[in-house]
Amino acid sequence: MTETIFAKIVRREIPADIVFDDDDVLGFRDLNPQAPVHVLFIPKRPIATLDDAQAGDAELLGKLLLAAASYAREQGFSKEGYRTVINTHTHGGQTVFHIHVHLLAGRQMHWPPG
Ligand code: IU
Repeated sequence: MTETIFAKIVRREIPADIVFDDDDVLGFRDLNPQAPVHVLFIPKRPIATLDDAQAGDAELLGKLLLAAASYAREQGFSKEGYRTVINTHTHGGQTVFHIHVHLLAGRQMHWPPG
């Protein structure tokens, strides 16, 4: 896959406001937040899109979701709730081709999404 800016964030080659960091997953604040809290969780080993994920990626994808949930719980977002989103390809609205989970919190979300 073609490398994205997120790989440079993983290697600390460009700055980001990092809020979560473990062996497999990095979480950092979105530069263009769509909610009072908007954090992106990415696997350090890149997968371009959810459409590219394979059975062998199951553990990593699980860790990605659990990292977002753990951060949300630790930050106290669980009571009011929050939204997690993975955009895929054009109709999904994906713009950065390094899979990421958006965690949005701090306001009422609506359905259907735009
Ligand atoms: P998307 O699901 O691929 O559309 O989300 C990409 C997100 O990455 C989007 O919300 C951007 O604001 C965000 N982002 C960022 O936080 N920092 C960057 O350097 C770039 C994109 I490029």
